[in-house]
Amino acid sequence: MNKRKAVITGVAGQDGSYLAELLLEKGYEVYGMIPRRSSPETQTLRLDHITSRLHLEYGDVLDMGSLLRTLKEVQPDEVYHLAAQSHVQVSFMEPVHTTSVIVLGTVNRLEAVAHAAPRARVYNAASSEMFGNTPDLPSDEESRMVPCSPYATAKLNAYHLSRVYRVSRRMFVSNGILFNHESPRRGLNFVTAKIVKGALDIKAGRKEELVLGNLKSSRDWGHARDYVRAMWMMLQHEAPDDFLVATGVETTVQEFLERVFRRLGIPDPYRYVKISPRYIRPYEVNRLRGNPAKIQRILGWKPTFTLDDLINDMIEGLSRGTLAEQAYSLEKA
Ligand code: F7E
Repeated sequence: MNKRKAVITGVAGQDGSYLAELLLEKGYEVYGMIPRRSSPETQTLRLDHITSRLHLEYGDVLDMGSLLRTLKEVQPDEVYHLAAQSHVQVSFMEPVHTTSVIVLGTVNRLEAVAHAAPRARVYNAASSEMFGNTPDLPSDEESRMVPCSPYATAKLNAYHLSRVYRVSRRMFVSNGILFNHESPRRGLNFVTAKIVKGALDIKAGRKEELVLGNLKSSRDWGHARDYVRAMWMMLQHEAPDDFLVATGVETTVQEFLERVFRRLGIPDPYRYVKISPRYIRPYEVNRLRGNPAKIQRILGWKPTFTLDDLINDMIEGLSRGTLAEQAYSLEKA
């Protein structure tokens, strides 16, 4: 039997690397698309252990020709569209770039699939940031969306574009509305990885302070491994749909910080933590919490990692010195 084929945009990121691993385990032939950057040597660090089993191709989602060429040649069964500028605070500083990559990148990819591989099933990476400061907590697929950043407005646009192509072009396009999901491969400029790495450095005597922003906001944090499994399950379902992926548990940044320091046996985190306006957002999403009842009921998906499991995995991974650590420096976070 022919192997099933999948194309992943954004394959070099946290989710792309876990998804590529999962699809390889399931016997897929995996084609990953990566944009050519000025430091190609650090670009594929998260994929180094599987590069020989992947087909990696240069291709930017803003470059319609490269998408069309790959899709025409590969004729994939599934296309996972994960490429984005995914940092919320950066989106305030680079709103045009963020909007282009997310909105134009999505419509390019939808057009390319419609022309070159119309029967392929498409996964679109939507985000819980679309809910923003919604009054509907916990949020579900029907909740009001009040996006609070250029990142979130772009994701909302891309989510609707995906829905419109599903209906108007009768394409199989599913939106995964993923809440925050972390891992040892998370970039160090996201708060969970920044805290774990900072605490490990403090414990080892390499650093004396950890500079953060708003500790009062709360998020619904899961493990990226569980969330990429949800992406795959969405494309195995008989019909395209929108599914929210979350744990249902909300934790403040402060509580996350205290748990990490406690787990490492560092008595008083606030001896080391400094708050800088640099990391305070101009428009903050105060709380996010999702209700994953629909995906549990229809697809049977459930998270396997608790928050403490996630923290343990991040501590273990980051204390070994992760791939992400080589790619970013904490100072840039
Ligand atoms: O911030 C607060 C910050 O940058 C979480 C992306 O994957 O999830 C992610 O977006 C919270 C915010 O993630 C620092 O103000 C405090 O309230 O880890 P984050 P995010 O913005 O929630 C969604 C679902 C996505 O789709 C995004 O792509 O932590 N916070 N101090 C800080 N955040 C950062 N980054 N750095 C700090 O020093």
